[in-house]
Amino acid sequence: MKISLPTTSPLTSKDFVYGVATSSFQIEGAAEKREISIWDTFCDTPGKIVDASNGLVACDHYHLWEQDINLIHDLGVDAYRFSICWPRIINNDKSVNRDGVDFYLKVLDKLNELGIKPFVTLYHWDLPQIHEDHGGWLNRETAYHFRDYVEVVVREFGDRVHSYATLNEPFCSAYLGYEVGIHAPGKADRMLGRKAAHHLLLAHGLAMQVLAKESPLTLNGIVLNFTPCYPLTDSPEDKLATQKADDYINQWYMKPIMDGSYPSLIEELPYEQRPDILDDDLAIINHPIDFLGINFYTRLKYRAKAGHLYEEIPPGDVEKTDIGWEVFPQALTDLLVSLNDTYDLPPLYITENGMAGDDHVESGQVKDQLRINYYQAHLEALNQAIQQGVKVDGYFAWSLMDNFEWAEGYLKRFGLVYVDFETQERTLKDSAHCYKEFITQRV
Ligand code: IFM
Repeated sequence: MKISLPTTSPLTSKDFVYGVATSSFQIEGAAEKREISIWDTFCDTPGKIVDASNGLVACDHYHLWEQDINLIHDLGVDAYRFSICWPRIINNDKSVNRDGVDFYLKVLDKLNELGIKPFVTLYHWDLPQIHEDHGGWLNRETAYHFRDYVEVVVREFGDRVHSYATLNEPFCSAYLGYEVGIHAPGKADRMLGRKAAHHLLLAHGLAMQVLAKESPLTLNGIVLNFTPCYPLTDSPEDKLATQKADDYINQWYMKPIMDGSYPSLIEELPYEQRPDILDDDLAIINHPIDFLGINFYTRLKYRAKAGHLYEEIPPGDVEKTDIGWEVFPQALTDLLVSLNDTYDLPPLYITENGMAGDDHVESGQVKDQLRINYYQAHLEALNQAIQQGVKVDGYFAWSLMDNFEWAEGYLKRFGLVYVDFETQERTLKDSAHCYKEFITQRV
């Protein structure tokens, strides 16, 4: 099966931006050429990463960048979304790491030479460990350090960049990193998640101020992940619990950025769990954005539970990807339509969408039909949302290539391109060929 959509769909137009996405820690390696990040420390902590691996080499993209960009070019995409590694740019003594800056300059120049739009994420989770040593995202100062780092990036990279996203998925940094502890820095305390989230959002707002002033011609915004919430039953109790779950995991990040306020759920939280919000914070966070990046993978179901805001129900006997996430493309349509109904949205980009598969190379080929089906179904779901009036300007497949999948290590493969982590050989999966064919047939 191929990827195809009716030629009447805006998704088959050359004006719609297609890309592939990666992030620094997941692919770069060359850890000896940068400062330590919280993910290095987390990987060194026994029991945190399923296969006990780390990001020291990863896909060795730091050395293989030119070959990888040629591969991206070969896929026929319009854009490449990647992140800049903060500890590769700023040394612990606050000086600028010229070697790190030069690496990204080479990448940016090559992308521009090939006509591929660089979509740069400024923070995809690799916080310099030195900041974590002073409290990390629990320390308000970290937001100001982030602003300083963004000033350096903008000064160094100038008009080579097409788009800047301040943060990738602050939900994951705050909730997974400080509230449940399955991501770096591994703190598991309900008292901490909302506090970390507030400082991340503040960092976003401060960075937007820098971008609006110093880089007004780039498309500046943020990337949020959404996991749409559905009630287990139609009971009013389950519906209310589901709305609370949505506020807690999704709208907590969206609403302050779009409306300048937290969901009313904040009033229900014990005081110790609420963030310290200073006078101007929400106005800073509410800075206008040029675009919103949406990362979508799956949905979740919820029901009411006495003494709790909600209870999450694990997916039952439904179609799931190799990482255990339900395949439910309708949720992408529902999400986009509901965001469009709720907020005054800027242009949207789907900045991540894809699936983990149990992929193997056999006679030089990776037959990942399930991934092709996944992309087909999600592009159809996206098309549905666009037909219903949602403005979406682009779509990025996650990921360009198999890489370090955080707490899962190298065991979960999300790539269009298969990576042999022993030899660093890259093999285009069938899905890569289909994505390329679909993109290059646009008119
Ligand atoms: O690999 C991650 C990525 O870094 C952030 N979004 C979700 C992906 C799959 O888990």
